[in-house]
Amino acid sequence: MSRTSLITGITGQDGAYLAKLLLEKGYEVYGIYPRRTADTLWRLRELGVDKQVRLLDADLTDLSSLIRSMQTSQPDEVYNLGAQSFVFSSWNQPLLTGDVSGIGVARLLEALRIVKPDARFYQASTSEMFGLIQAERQDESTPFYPRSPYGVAKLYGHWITVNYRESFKMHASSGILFNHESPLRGLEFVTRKVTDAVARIKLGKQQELLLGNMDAKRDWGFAGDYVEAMWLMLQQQSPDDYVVATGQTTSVRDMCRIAFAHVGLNYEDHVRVDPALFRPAEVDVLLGNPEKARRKLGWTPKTSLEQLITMMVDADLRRVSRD
Ligand code: NDP
Ligand code: GDR
Repeated sequence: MSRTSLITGITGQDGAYLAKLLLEKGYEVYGIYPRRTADTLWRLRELGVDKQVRLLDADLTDLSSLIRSMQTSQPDEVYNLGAQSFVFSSWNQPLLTGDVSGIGVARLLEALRIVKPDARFYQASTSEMFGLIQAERQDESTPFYPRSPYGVAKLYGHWITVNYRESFKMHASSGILFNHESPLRGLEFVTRKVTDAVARIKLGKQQELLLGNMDAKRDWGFAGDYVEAMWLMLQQQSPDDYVVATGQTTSVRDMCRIAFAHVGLNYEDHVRVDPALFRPAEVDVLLGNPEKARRKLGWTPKTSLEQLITMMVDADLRRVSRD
């Protein structure tokens, strides 16, 4: 029998990949669509699934709209991917970030508890909760120390998920995902900012690229691989928390080197550091240990950083040439 899923954040990077994955598995896919900006459906269109998903007019700040979404969709599985997800903005919009990315999780869990308490729930938690890292490789038992209003909001989202699991026996899992990127990544995030600039510089449409802290290191994987881990978590008999990562860390500088080298350029000829892009508090390095996900979910990343970055540069070269 066909299963039904509800995705918040369906218009975002992960939402689009997850919608495609679930449709391929035969799910009926509903998505929450806040309708604030003109064209947020481009990712679903790029993956060719915009006509197959059912969009519901709802917002994580509006409880009644979430309750109605549950009533309409009657989901078997709920994936909470909606968030104000840009760390840099969270210092400028800390209250909105807390409301959407933190309290929004409690609203969604409440809607679920009222309408469909037996549905399975996935919370999009983040390596940003580790922030000022307390262990060289971070896993499910590493203490948290968030470094941004976004990280703090997500920590609330994580713990309220754990709390509803323990309080109401809900099948609620928290995926602690490290950075994951793709050609559908928003232009504000560093990998896509770089790959878009590489394409523009190569095609003569841009001269230089301004970046912030190039010494920061991240554990970067491919979003298409990571949505499979989300789905696997909800197929387990018991809910749990899982770190999802590659187990490799790379600096922004080296990521740039790979991206520029792919089109025969040297990043040092084009990148300039702009102090205005530094953050009030930085997460210097993240390195995940995905051993539990491998052991319990049978999940491993399939895409290397080189493959990911070249895939993104090639996609941006096609887009920039087309436009
Ligand atoms: P995106 O920023 O690409 O997508 C966020 C989505 O949330 C968009 O669809 C956006 O809608 C939606 N949204 C924003 N505000 C609201 C609101 N008030 N109500 C309902 N929906 C809203 O993020 P990603 O796809 O990259 O990430 C998905 C989730 O995973 C996020 O929660 C993020 O914090 C988390 N995460 C991401 C990681 C990553 O590396 N990508 C790593 C770890 C966690 P709209 O399109 O209209 O703006
Ligand atoms: P992050 O991703 O903050 O890790 O959050 P982002 O790509 O924004 O930054 C990564 C690192 O690059 C440094 N950096 C720059 N970042 C941006 N955006 N722009 C720049 O010009 C720039 N120059 C250097 C940053 O300082 C940082 O150290 C992402 C989001 O998807 C979150 O929602 C998610 O939870 C985490 O990943 C895991």
